[in-house]
Amino acid sequence: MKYAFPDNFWWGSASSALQTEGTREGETTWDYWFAREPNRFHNGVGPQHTSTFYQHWKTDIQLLKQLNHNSFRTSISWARLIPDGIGEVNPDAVDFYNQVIDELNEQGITPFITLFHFDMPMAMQEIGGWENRDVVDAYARYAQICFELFGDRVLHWFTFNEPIVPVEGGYLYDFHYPNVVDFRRAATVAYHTVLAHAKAVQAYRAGHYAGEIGIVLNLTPSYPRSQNPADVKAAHVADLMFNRSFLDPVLRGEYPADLVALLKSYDQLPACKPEDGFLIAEGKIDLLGINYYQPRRVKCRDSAVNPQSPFMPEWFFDSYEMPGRKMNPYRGWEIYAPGIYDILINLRDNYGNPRCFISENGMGVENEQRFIENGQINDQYRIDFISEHLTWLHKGISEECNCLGYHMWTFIDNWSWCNAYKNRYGFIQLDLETQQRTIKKSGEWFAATALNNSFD
Ligand code: BGP
Repeated sequence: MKYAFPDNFWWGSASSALQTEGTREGETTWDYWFAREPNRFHNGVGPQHTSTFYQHWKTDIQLLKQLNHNSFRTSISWARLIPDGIGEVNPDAVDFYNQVIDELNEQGITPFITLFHFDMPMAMQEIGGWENRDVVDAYARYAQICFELFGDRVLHWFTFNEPIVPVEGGYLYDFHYPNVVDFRRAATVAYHTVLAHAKAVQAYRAGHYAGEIGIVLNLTPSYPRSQNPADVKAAHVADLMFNRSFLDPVLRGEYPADLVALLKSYDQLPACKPEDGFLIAEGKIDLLGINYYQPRRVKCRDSAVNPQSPFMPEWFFDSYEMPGRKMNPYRGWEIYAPGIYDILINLRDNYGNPRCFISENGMGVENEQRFIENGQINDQYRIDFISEHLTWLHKGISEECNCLGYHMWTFIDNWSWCNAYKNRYGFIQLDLETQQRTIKKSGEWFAATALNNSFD
């Protein structure tokens, strides 16, 4: 069967500044953390080891073109543009981003720009990061500067990439700096991120720019272990905490009442100001980016909560290993392509069918060199992964879901948070030593699919 996509469908991939650009003047939490604890990163390879997009942007944009991308998402590095987060703008950074944006547009590749992709300037973290409302204001100023500098040529902006991840990683589960485990502080960080998002949207609207503004959320459909009411309730709570804590404010302009009531009943609500509700209502978006990797399988807690342990989402539910689920054999993540369809149907039926696109989907694979045949990585598993997801995406679109494109994670093998180069995701293989770039079989397949706007 042939799967054809709507005209002007966005075909492309996503990446981020810190994972690709290479060293810069302004320090981020990642640079600081790596220098302090190099062994936390795979093989001690830190964020200074990248595909050096800062030097190779021209070659890489040529490669994007070869892959028939009509769009590409990357981020601006706050710490590159404003090294101390709040002071002077670095003119070299302005030149760099101007060149990249102009070259993308010239090559017919629409730039999609994220303002914050996990890379907090260290100077901002030193004053409390997202726990401090001054950082919310500093971010809003940074966003406004970006709109003023680049808003005439960038028509698709995203305030944050996966804002729940720094909350989980930095304040609940200890896999991002500052390695705090404290639910109340996590809730404050999440809340202030929503305020920061809303302030950036306000600034964008006030400037009357020609484009649109949105956010990128990693939506993880929460499936209960059974239809038993306790499991269904557990999945509902997981959905509130990990999806709707951001989805509802940005699409409905308010928090889900159930989430507020739940946190209130445990005395875990962050401190609010009376004017916050108005601000959050102003943060409604034009376009939603959806990152989808895997679903969340949830069951009600099988054992009682230990009252000595800190208050955590695990007070309400456990994750569940569904027997027979399909796993990525090269990395322990579940592969469940219908999840992409379920996300779109939920948006259609419960959120007014917003303009959206898949902003990340991808398959990380360890030690991909073992699949080299005649000098090229033959990643048929990745082609199968993409086509399976595209089939479900196509079904969603045929049922009126307002999904406008599909971006893969990622363009070129890149440095990853905590895992460095262990799991490779790219359409293009990167030799870190020589910086040589070689298109994988999946890159050729994607180029043909984008060109034809369809696949068989
Ligand atoms: C997403 C991030 C990306 C990227 C990807 C792959 O959550 O937006 O930045 O890293 O996941 O995950 P990982 O790098 O952990 O394998």
